[in-house]
Amino acid sequence: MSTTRQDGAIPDFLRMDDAIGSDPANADKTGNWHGWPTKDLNPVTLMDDEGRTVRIRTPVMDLEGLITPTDLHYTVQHFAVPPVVETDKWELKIHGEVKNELTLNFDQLRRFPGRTVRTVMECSGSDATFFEYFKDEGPKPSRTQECMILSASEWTGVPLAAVLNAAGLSDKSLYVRAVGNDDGVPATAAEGTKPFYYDKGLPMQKALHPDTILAYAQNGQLLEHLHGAPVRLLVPGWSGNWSVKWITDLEITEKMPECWYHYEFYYYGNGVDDPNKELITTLGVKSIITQPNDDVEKMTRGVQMIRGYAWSGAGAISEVDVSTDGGETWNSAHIEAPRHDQFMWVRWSYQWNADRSGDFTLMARAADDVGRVQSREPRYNNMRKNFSAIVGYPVTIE
Ligand SMILES: Nc1nc2c(c(=O)[nH]1)N[C@H]1C(S)=C(S)[C@@H](COP(=O)(O)O)O[C@H]1N2
Ligand SMILES: [Mo]
Repeated sequence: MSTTRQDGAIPDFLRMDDAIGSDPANADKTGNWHGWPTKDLNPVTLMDDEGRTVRIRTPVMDLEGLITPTDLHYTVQHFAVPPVVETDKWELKIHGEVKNELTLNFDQLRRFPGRTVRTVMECSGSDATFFEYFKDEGPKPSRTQECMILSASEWTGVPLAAVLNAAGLSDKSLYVRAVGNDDGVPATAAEGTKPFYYDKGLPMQKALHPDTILAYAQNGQLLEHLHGAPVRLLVPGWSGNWSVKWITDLEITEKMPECWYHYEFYYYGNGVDDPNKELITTLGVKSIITQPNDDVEKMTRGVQMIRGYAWSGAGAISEVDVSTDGGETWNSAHIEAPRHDQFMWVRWSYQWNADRSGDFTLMARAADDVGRVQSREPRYNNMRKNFSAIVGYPVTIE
């Protein structure tokens, strides 16, 4: 980004003779990545040996609005971040059970009509430490201190259905195995597991959903490398691990592909050998309180705003209720517009007239328009995935 310092030569198009705030003493305050410094919002990050950011956790408690700025959007990848592939070197192969195998380069992909989808993205591992907290086996996790594997973006790309239809589907085209450009052996894999590329086998019905896209942009800019550039799969409503980054191959199959992350990692069950193991797909219905954030222990008497986010992987949010007495009684919260993007989260607020001192437990409960209600008890599973239960926030009114 280029910046013109106010003590330098100012080009005409930037000149405003009556401009206020042109004190040269302020010159050093401009040109900061975050703009004019007001409140610093910092994600929790991890760097590799070469000083590159490889992991980001989002300060959800401090976000305003609906879109998570791209530099605050969390990142997860299981293997090492793969090398950068420039858009002009990138190719996507569509093969297997299709009428015509296709290879598309970046320009060819972008000849399909585009689509923009706003969606929440939540990692299956988000809030995992709450499972121990609910069993009284661990302290209350701090979403403020640890930040979250939860964000929301506006993604732009091409519907996967358009590309699949161009390749031609038959009644044997039942799954889309999406393959990323990152390979390795998972730390928890059995001895002797060979390195493989990150892959997921998406059932055709979800693959053909119009909001399932091959995304090349996020929040108005071409994808950042950490988010899967040049092109990633985006599967709104389903757990983050379905949205395969750095995509190179779409293999269309008749049988569900045997992806390691399906049944060794992202599953519900009591263990790898559980005969009733279930693949994790749709996100639950969930709300979190962001104000007061979970560092706040004491508040003063008077009107207190309680705010947060609510989302569901299955339907739009239809109701959010707030309790200040640990779930004994519930009051309807105001869902802030817009509220119609099915896969996007909504913001909600509740004005609490905290007119007496004492100890209170704040809770929020979301419901979606397919009839699901956020649960009081987590759905326990061996891998500690998809925590979505109601959490109580203790506060003291002084
Ligand atoms: N190629 C590839 N895609 C991947 C993964 C990965 O390890 N490799 N991780 C998945 C997981 S677990 C999540 S939660 C999302 C995170 O996407 P983001 O890093 O853009 O937030 O990417 C998914 N796509
Ligand atoms: Mo994830």
